Amino acid sequence: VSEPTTITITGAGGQIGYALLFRIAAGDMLGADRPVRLRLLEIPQGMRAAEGAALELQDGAFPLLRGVELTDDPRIAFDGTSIALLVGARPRGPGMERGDLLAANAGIFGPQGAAIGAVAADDVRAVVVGNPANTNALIAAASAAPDVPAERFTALTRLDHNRAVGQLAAFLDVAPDEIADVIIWGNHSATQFPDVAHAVLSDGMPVAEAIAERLGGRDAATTWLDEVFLPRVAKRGAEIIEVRGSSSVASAANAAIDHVRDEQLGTHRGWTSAAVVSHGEYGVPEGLVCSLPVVSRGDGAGYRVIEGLEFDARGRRLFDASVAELAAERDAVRELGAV
Ligand code: NAX
Repeated sequence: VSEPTTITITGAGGQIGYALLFRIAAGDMLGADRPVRLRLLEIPQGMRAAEGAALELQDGAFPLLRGVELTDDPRIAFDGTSIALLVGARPRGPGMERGDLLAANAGIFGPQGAAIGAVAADDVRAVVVGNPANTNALIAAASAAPDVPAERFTALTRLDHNRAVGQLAAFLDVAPDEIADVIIWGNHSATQFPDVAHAVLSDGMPVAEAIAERLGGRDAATTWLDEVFLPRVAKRGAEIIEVRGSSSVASAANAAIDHVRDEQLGTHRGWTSAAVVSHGEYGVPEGLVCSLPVVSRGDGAGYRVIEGLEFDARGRRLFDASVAELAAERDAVRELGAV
């Protein structure tokens, strides 16, 4: 059995934290042969809830769990950590403008990035879940420089990816793992572009063709993609709030686990989606944290972008609009001096 891996979860006293902790302790993220040590970072208001979760973790008697520590100090929380799940964020309050939201979160992700740069393990990788996730990751990466390469910071769009796969699986009446190579392009926001142009079924049939076959033609398929599939995926968060009376929690935690597991242990058939630091792929301005198709070999090198895919005019337009939103967010946090 290997040495325990140190994992830090911020916002551990919140809803997603509560759903994440038990699955990580059970071995769902790193596998049944990897013991884990958990560090829970909270602010004072969230500390009692995190303490309660820690008591319940003890009551789980998880064979892989080698310790749980709680703190409100990022320097302690990230000390020697190899995997950081940055979940805690400042939600948009009533009357809060977008600029206020970005500023409030810069005040969280700046210091956390700096602490990761100062005290985390050499192999640290961080995924940002807390919204606005892409831009929070940009801020954390900038604040961790030069001690940690920016590429170690990613943001979660796996929930959007899984939502897209889930919609297609239900519509085509196939199992989710029969669908490969769906892509979420852009920002984790309503401007995201869920793309099926490259998606295939396990028998090799393009997903777009399977949809056309169901609906009796290509035009009907395009209409379905534009008017049903795309808005359904992009606005799924709002749908969950409306139906459940509370935001996505278990599915978000599940996606965060999928993201880290695939990054650490490798992707399987085809690619997945993750928001990664751009090096100019697909014309995305360098440095933006943008959702792209990625694979991982599970060799410690993290996610690598799949390059060379083609867009049609509609796809290019949708992707460019989401990238423009990311650039505007970056400009806003630049003005604040956060990057
Ligand atoms: P909760 O409000 O239940 O929990 C957030 C927790 O973070 C609270 O306990 C709070 O005390 C803590 N916190 C706040 N500031 C902190 C700081 N500086 N350091 C440490 N902890 C801090 O929210 P929850 O439902 O768990 O959602 C967490 C975040 O995930 C939100 O920003 C939410 O918007 C975002 N989401 C992101 C998704 C994605 O796909 N990227 C999907 C789900 C979710 O909406």
